[in-house]
Amino acid sequence: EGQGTEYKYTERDVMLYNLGVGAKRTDLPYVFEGSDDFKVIPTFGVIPPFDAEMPYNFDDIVPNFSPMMLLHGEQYLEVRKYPIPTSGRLVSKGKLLEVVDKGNAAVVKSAVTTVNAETGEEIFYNEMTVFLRGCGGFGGQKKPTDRGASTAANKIPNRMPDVVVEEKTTEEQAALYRLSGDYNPLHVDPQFAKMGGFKQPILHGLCFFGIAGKAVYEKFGPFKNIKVRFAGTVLPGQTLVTEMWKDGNKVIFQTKVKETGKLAIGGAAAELVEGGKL
Ligand code: HDC
Repeated sequence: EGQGTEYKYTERDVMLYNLGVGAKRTDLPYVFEGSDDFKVIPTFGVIPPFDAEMPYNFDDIVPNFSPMMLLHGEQYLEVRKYPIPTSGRLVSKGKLLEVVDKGNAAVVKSAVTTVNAETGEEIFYNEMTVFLRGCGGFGGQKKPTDRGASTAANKIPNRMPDVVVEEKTTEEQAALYRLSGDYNPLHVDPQFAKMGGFKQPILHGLCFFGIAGKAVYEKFGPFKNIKVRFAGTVLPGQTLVTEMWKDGNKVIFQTKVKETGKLAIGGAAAELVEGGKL
């Protein structure tokens, strides 16, 4: 195992992230470092591990890998300690969990643990799943392993949602979000997006994950973990409708694109921190 990858950040990175997932100028705790309650939206936990060095190359684990055909499939985040520091030095270490063969695609799951570099204390744990179109058929395992909350199906209850939050993204959403560290050209370069099979650049999965996660956080308080499946693509400028159902300690949710009625996030839930709202 390697040394891990360092991620150093300041309040500026926190504000940039918050804005990237829809914070408004009037949300002072998100956009003003001088606010008494200055804080980062907890889905920020996906950012420090983003550049973590992984002990594998896609080319070595699947056939026909092409970065243009890569889509983010699922994300699972645990926040292991609140409050989340609004600046600091963190270290992330990644590992490969499994490679699943979907026939026409490969699903690659990896995990990253992020610790505070000063204290060694664990702050975040992430499992990320990428969906690699055109990379299947290599004779690998057909189903992902059951990994508890990170793979739960989170079927929505058979009743009206308890809370619905609507949020319009801006045309610049992806151009802004990428500055938090995901510079994948798929989200900004029309040429690249076209080669990946899209008419125009699409929004980062982790951007609409953040927008949905912010809605859950604001309505129900901090969560210890959150899991989503990216069920459909989102274009910058579209409106996201997040429906939430409280089920004991858990908030089950899904996010639809208002303009098309299509699902963007499914199979999603967050488990709340004991004691509720902070
Ligand atoms: O669901 C389709 C889709 O388009 N989803 C949206 C994808 C998306 O928009 N993602 C976000 C944007 S891309 C992005 O942000 C990239 C980013 O810059 C970099 C990410 C880096 C991450 C690492 C971080 C460090 C699609 C295409 C994914 C699947 O659709 P279909 O091909 O129609 O598949 P379907 O017939 O529904 O199912 C086939 C089998 O695959 C499983 N599956 C489906 N969606 C999945 C998925 N597995 C994982 N994740 C998903 N999202 C199904 O369960 C099915 O399996 P089985 O046959 O065994 O039931």
